[in-house]
Formats: sequence, structure tokens, C-alpha cells
Amino acid sequence: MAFTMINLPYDKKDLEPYMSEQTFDYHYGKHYKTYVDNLNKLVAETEFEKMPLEEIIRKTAGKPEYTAIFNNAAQAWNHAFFWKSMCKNGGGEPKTELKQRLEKDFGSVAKFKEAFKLAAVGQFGSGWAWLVDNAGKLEVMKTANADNPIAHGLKPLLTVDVWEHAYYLDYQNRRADFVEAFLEQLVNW
Ligand code: MN3
Repeated sequence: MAFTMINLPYDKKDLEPYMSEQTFDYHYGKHYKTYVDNLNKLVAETEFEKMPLEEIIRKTAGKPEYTAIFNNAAQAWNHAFFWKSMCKNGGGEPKTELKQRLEKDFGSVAKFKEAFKLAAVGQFGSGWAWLVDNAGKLEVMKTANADNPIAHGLKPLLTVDVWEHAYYLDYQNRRADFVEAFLEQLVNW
């Protein structure tokens, strides 16, 4: 049983003009594929071969001897979660229950968005920004490279990929504009 890519939950053109088909050709078709392919090569005939991705991530996090497996397992998980964090005709208002939780823990949806943008734009170099559930409290966090909330015992609820390959074709160096479009036009509440 090998790890497989998830199917995109929309067509590659559905998120245009905010995320182009060309970006999906590279990001989904090449970057994401490489992580899944590399993971399959690395775990073949090891104890990790038949584990769920989340379990591989928890078992390899912070262990230098498993860095390559962690990086590829986490990136396979992160990308699948990122594809599902977006949808056709996304953006708008969060659903009622999430909206109430964001208001409770951040003060307002606008304040959550500010915190999320700050994390996404402030992540130096490659990484991810997240909305997470930390024992019932919603929080924003950023992680570097392949790192993710599962490795820290937190439950991810939403993510944006801020590696340059996620936005460079559509936004060049304007990461803030990409994150703004993610929150206003792409996010799948
Ligand atoms: Mn990526």
C-alpha cells in the first residue's frame, strides 16, 4: 500500500484568477507529487510503510535520524490539507459555529484575519500559517519548512502555504497580496 495524492476538490481552473491553473500544474502536479513519491521511496519496507501520515509525523518529529521521512510525510499531509483549505467561490463569512469561536478567542473575525496575515507574512523564508485548536482554544501559528501543528500536539483547522512556489507565478514576491486573496477569495470555511 503506497501513499497517494489526494484528488483536488475542484478543477485546476476553478480558483482563477486568485490561483492559476499554471500554479496548480507546478504546485500540485510537481511539488506535491514529489513529496508523495519521495515518501513512498523512503518508507518502503520500514515500520512506517503502513502507518497513517499523522502517525508518521508524530513519530518522526524532532528526530534527526528521520528528518527526510518527517519532511516528506509532513509536506504530503500539509499540501493535502492546504488543497482542502480552499474552494471554488471561497471567502465570505465563516460558518456560524466557527465564527462564534473566532469571535470568542480573537475578539472578531477581522482580528483573526489580522493575526493570520501577520503569521503568514512574518514567516521568514518557507513555511505555513495555521489556524489551530489548542485544547479547545483557537490560535494562530506559523511553522517553518515542513513543520506542522500535528508535530506539536495541536489540531490544524486551516492552513496557507507560504513557500514561494505557492504564489510566485501569480503574485511574484507579493506574499501579502496572496494571503489577502487566500482569506477573502479562496478560503474554505
Ligand atoms: Mn507547497
